[in-house]
Amino acid sequence: MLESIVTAVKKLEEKKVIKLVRYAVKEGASQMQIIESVQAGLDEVGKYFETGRYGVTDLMMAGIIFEEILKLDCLKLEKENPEEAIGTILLCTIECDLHDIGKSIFKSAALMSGFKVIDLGIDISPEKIVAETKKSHPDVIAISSIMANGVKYMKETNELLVKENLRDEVKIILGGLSTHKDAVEYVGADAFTKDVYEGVNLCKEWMEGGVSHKL
Ligand code: B12
Repeated sequence: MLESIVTAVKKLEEKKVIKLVRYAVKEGASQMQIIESVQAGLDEVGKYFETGRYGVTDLMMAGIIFEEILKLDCLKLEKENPEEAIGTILLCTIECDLHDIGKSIFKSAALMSGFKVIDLGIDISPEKIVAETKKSHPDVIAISSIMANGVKYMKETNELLVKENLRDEVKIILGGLSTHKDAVEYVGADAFTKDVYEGVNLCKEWMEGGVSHKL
């Protein structure tokens, strides 16, 4: 079943993917299993793109398919900002990067765990992240970077936060396809994970331990 989702995404068969996801949920597949399967299909789309078999319009179609999946009622991914939040996460996709699907998944997981999420959107500059940090004083800054060049802007963000004396107030978590463990030290961040659930759990642990500006 999950294998057919991977194949249908790879072939960009939108209606079939939606039908298969609905069926898989009915049969007891978890939200995480569905997301992992669609993601595996997108990886295949990415490979086709690299070899020239698919073009940019196909990448766009792949993005649309994932967005449709995220909207499905049966997956229950959307949730409003909670009235009594356990903490605030400032979220964005970094400068020069227009990919937002992974960011949306992290946002849903954070909302479901009781965080307030300020979503700045895509292609967000270090200056904008720092300006919003000054304004909203989030507990965590969560940055998604799918494009390989994102790491330099994440580093600039950290440097600006240090310069503005804001770095001790906030934790920084990095995520996304092109980010990796080594980026944590290079950027000066606190953590990295590609697993949104692990990422949100870490944010929860930070809240339990307290973040310095709240003390
Ligand atoms: C769909 C797609 C697009 C869509 C995006 C639509 C959208 N609304 O996001 C569109 C058409 C816009 C697009 C454009 C381009 N794309 Co594109 N795209 C993809 C594709 C097929 C899927 C990406 C995706 O959404 N994956 C699914 C999500 C769920 O995975 P994810 O983002 O990794 O997120 C997961 C984790 O990383 C994590 N996560 C993500 N963010 C965060 C944040 C935190 C805090 C945490 C904890 C976790 C976390 O959680 C998610 C769930 O597990 C990939 C191929 C691939 N292998 O992924 C190429 C890919 C990313 N694109 C690529 C390229 C080259 C481009 C273009 C340059 C193409 C072009 N010539 O124009 C442009 C770039 C535009 C720009 N400046 O950003 C390359 C990137 C190469 C690189 N590493 O630099 C890839 C890898 C394809 C390839 N193999 O060559 N693309």
